Amino acid sequence: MKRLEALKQKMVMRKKDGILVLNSANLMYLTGFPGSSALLISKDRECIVYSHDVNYEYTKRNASHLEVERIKPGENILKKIVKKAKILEIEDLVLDSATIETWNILSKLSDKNIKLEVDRSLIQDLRKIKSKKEIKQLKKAAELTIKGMQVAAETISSGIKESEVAAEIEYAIRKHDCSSMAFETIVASGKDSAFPHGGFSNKEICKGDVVVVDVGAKYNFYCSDMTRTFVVGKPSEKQKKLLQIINRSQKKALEIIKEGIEANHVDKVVRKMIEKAGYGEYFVHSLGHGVGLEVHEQPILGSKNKDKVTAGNVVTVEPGIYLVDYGGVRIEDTILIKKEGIEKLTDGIHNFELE
Ligand SMILES: [Mn+2]
Repeated sequence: MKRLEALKQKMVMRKKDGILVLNSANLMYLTGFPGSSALLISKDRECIVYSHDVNYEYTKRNASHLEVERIKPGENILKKIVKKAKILEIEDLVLDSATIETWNILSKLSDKNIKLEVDRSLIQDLRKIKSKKEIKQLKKAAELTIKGMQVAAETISSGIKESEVAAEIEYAIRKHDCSSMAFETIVASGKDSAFPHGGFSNKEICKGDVVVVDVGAKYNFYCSDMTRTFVVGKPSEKQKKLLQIINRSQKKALEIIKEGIEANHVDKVVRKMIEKAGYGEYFVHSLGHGVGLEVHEQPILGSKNKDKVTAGNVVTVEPGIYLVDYGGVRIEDTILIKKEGIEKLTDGIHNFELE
């Protein structure tokens, strides 16, 4: 597999003996199927995938290109891996991730014979650049998300419950082949829209409410992410103003974001615009994040990321303003960065003129 080859090359370049992959999205990315528990890559380029008994037959069927080790009930997977690493003479082992517990167990088991190190970027850097095949899946996920958002636009009205809207959205998405939700749908109305990850409740939506709807369909393991803010009835002057600020700042971001620009620069420009409008302190998250096998992944469009945006990145652009005890507004689209320009994967659907 191309991805495994690319990773092995990185390993050689960084002069590492071995890589241990434990993160499930990374495992999915490298093996091409879900359900394996770990992947060990040796300096001789041997790849061993570890599978717990429950997934063993499934893994064996899908991993014809890899050696599969079975973890029997009661058997300690980390013990088995360290034993193998010692046989393979791995002295420098890079982990893609580790909980404190895993780290402690591995340190103890390696007994100073294996030097451990966590490097999250090793596989994340590969995952940041999407292949043509991945882009196809991401586009499909985005199309399904738009379908869900369309249903939101048609359903939201005074008297309907947030939970009913969420159910309608998810039904429209889930009835299509190979699709599920990338995260729990957000339908947050009135004051509850001031919480960026507000979920939904059985509250009735009222006339005059803003309703923040954040939806993400998953197609064939690939995610999408889209937010629209609706207003039930005619928007008030303040609602209109807030939505205009957000709409203009998102437009600006989409104008300037391109291959080669620093991720933090795009965040900064938008933050300044919202600040100038008087709501800087109410934009409480980064401008955006990568989308792929996980709904939140690299690259982050935030103040700390000085990396350059690259063709093949798929990211969200989602400015928001959140006023506690009043309500919130956010517009979010998932976009693909191309060599020339960008492509919006989630487009359209607003229930009133923004300009
Ligand atoms: Mn998002």
